[in-house]
Amino acid sequence: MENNKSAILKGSEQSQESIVGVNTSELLATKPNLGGRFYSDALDDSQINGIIRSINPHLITLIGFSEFGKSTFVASMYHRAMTQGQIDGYDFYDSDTFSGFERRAYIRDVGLKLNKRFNRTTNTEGYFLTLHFKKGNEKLLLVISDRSGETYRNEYTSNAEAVKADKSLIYSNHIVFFIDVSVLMTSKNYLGFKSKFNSLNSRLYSAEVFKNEKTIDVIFNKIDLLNKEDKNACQLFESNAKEVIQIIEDTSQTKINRQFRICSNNMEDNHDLYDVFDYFVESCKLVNIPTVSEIDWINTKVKEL
Ligand SMILES: Nc1nc2c(ncn2[C@@H]2O[C@H](COP(=O)(O)OP(=O)(O)O)[C@@H](O)[C@H]2O)c(=O)[nH]1
Ligand SMILES: [Mg+2]
Repeated sequence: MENNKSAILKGSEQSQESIVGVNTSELLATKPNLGGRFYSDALDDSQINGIIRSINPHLITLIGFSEFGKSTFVASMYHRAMTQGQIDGYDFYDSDTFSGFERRAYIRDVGLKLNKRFNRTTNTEGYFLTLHFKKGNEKLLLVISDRSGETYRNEYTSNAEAVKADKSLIYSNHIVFFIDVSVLMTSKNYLGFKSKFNSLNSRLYSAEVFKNEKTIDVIFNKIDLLNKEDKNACQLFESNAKEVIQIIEDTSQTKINRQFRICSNNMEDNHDLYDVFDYFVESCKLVNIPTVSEIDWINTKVKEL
């Protein structure tokens, strides 16, 4: 663990502290009542400012309606990092948001049987999660934004102002659309989805989310639900998937960079899923060699809120 890191993490705006690099018993003795949240829970806009700027962070924003599997995906990536110790040949050595990951992993494991509404990602809690990787002297910082699906479905489909206020979304240079395969398999599900998805895209457009150049990927999640024997469902899926890509490309005027078809809730020999994790880590390397202004991007872009 880095010695300098805990110092940098101290004193963010809401006096949140990360346990990173700090002895827990020491922390409990000196700061017994930290502001009502778990240590190292997912971070909100102001708290993400407290994260180190010695490494240029790469932010990937997951966009998708609720229940599409974003948090499950994030929990699985964390699981992979914890169990393998590395992703894409990079050692996973730290996170500022262990609790945020653990909570998602827990919710994934309990299968949402109880208190469904209350257990899921809510739109009042933090949503930035961090993963630190290194290989030799090379360090990568991946920040994943996993907002509640309700934010995208309710607020962002109807309210361009809300989208505009989301600075991290606007300035994020990498967004990943999450689509639930099961909404593409039947005409009835697809119609409902398509209208919401169109509104979401036009709100994103109005809020100028696509104005800055971005890498845009699409993840078709829950591919396990598509029965390969069911030719009708497969056909519908293929043509609707194509249309979804078209909607995004037309609205954003950006060619989709990568498309993935994955199942997020099965960790065994799931190489399609591991490929996405590798790609996420890999994409951190595309972040330019840090310059002074770039290092400060979270600060300048999120802080204005
Ligand atoms: N069959 C299947 N279910 C999934 C998959 N990924 C997530 N789920 C389930 O979808 C539901 C919603 O997942 P969640 O991660 O909370 O979605 P979020 O609202 O987008 O964060 C949960 O019951 C998950 O277990 C998948 O790849 N296949
Ligand atoms: Mg969620």
